[in-house]
Amino acid sequence: NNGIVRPKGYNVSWHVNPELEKHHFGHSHPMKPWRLTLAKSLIMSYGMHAAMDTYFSRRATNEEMRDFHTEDYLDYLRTAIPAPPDDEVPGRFNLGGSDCPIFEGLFDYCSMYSGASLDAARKLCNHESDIAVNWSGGLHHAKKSEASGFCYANDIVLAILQMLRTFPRVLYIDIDVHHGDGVEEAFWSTDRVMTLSFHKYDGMNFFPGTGELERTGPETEGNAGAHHALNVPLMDGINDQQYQSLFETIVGKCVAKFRPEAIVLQCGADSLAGDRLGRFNLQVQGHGQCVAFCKSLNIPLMLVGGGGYTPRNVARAWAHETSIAIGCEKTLNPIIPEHTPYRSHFRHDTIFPTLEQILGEPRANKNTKKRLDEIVCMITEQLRFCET
Ligand code: TV7
Ligand code: CA
Ligand code: ZN
Repeated sequence: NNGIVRPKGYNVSWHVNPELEKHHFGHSHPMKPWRLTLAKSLIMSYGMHAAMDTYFSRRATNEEMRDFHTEDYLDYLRTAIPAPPDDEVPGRFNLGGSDCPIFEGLFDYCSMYSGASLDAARKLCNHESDIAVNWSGGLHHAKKSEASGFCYANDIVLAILQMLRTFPRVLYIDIDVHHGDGVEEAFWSTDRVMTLSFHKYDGMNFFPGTGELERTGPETEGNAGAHHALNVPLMDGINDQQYQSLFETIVGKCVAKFRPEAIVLQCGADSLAGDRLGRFNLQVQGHGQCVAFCKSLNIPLMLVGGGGYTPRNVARAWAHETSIAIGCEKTLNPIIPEHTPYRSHFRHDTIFPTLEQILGEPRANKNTKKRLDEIVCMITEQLRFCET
């Protein structure tokens, strides 16, 4: 298996459910659960599964989903009848439009990805895993009774609620190109969860239109959640170097101040260059460096997926990040193994497709050093007010 060995005394668990990958949002919808099959194919052809505990996750029960979602919303999700999307008439609970269509097996799909995140959370809680991975999770826009932006159930919120039973404080970090609004909103009024999202922000011109630098929590006097919601609004075209420096500086300061007992990292891969919906210029290397930095903090870590709309690049990033979790990233052959199922998908312009090289028309970088320094300054200032 390519010389990949299980790290001694270090446990990584990988939570999968092949049933989940078969769901379809509809013909032209950008969210393709099938990208998980592609990622799994890369992970397994490198032999990485030999270095992790692989679990076929169970579905979340209704009761578990009720921890965050309302009964009437869950009832509707369970019984809604599949229909072609209708963007003109936004349906109940924001379901049935083209972003959140009602497709065949919708509730199964939701309970499967939620169950996988709950399994991962429990592995961290009972200290059976140092890192727990669920690439099918990370659906950060879902609200307690509303679907939003391709997300129906919020597996991250469910997982964090589970983790709060064991860990006094949880840090949530979100590197999806979109703002992690659902998670931010769910923990807006508590000081036990700090949320930190890096995203493209351009007012109402980029979904979901929230996540400005200045909104850091409730402003009502005495509310515990004050200063515990941090946002890093960015412009098009940010590169690895700028992103890494921002990420390590800001996450470093958050950890020093907040002292989390566990970290959840949402690894949305739509922040990569060449993404169909995203606008950033990150490479697999720079995106993965965020995972490496979080791992280096030696705090129980959960990795979830999220967005990512150019499937071959999503698969590359999540396979690379799996290798970082188990610590074999330096020994991997850069060339994707010959026997990889679906290998042809990785062969766009070269005969020897590599794990890290992605294609994408570079976007003009609109992030100035001055602005990025200003962001770090502002966040440093905000953290001074954050009492723990
Ligand atoms: C976590 N952007 C989710 C990100 C959710 C983004 C949006 C689309 C889109 C939907 C399609 C489609 C699309 C090419 C892109 C205001 C609207 C404009 C629907 C067409 N092509 C995550 C959600 C975002 C659906 N939504 O963070 C079917 O783009 O901007 C909007 C809202 C109304 C609805 N219309 C878009 O990554 C998982 N949607 C093609 C077919
Ligand atoms: Ca984000
Ligand atoms: Zn996204």
